[in-house]
Amino acid sequence: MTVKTMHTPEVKELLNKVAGLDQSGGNDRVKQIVHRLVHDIFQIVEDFDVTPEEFWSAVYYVSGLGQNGEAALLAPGLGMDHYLDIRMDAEDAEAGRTGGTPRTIEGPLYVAGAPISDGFARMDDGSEDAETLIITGQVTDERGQPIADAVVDIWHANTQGTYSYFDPSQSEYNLRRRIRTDAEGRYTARSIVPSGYGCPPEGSTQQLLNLLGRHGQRPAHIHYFISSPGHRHLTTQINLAGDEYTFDDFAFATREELVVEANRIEDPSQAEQYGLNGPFTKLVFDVQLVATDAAELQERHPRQRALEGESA
Ligand code: MBD
Ligand code: FE
Repeated sequence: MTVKTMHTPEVKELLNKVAGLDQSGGNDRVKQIVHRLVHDIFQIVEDFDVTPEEFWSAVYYVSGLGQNGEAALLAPGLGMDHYLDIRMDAEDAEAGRTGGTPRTIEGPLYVAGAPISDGFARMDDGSEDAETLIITGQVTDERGQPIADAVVDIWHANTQGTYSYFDPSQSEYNLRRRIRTDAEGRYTARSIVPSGYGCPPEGSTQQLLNLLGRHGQRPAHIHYFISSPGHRHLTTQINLAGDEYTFDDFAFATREELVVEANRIEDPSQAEQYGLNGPFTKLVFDVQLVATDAAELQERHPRQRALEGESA
């Protein structure tokens, strides 16, 4: 079948009515975007001669995606989060806002309101028999001046690649902490070495990735929000070097500058410095923030997040 109907007055009128273009109420921006969206879906049906069976399987795919809560997981898998980063990078470049540690995607697994402390935090609850990881670094401005009292909000997965809150078997805020930098801009966390993340094998996201011949794996990684008054909020993450997926991340979050080596430290005097009594793994992630007066650039952009706006 090669019928072409998109150009007909009947379809044009249908699209106009679908998007409420013949109505005075509603929201013009939503109308324009829905018009384009439905038009493009119709166009795909025409161009690829999509059968009713294919069409309805797509509709019920979206339905299942919502039912298992994976819409915000499919999005990074389809490069959408990274595409928004590409746009923000391009906007920054155009506005002359260059420098500083690069951003990369937030992902769907942040939980607001993690415990906050000064200079140091222990992030793990001790429930896993895992390699201890010291995460430390300095927050500076672009001239290398330390930024004291910056809030470093860190979250990462456990040894199974799962995150507290989303994995109800973990304790509240396990592997989630906020640390205020000290007078030298330094922060230190004691945690455990995380494992990479894998999409639920039976979930909607992996189901589509399979049809694309793609895996649903992320390398071991650690998420950061870093903020300080007078500086641009930074959403970023580090990917651990040497992971099979460091440069093959299904969510496209890896950036060369954000690949960090975690090193085994056997030196007892270093262990003692962190109150540890044996070998451990350590990584250093220094962050450069960019100064800005614009209030809206000093905060993370609004989006739905777990427990956002619910407590301190
Ligand atoms: C993650 O841990 C993550 O960071 C992203 C972006 C997607 C899925 C799981
Ligand atoms: Fe993650």
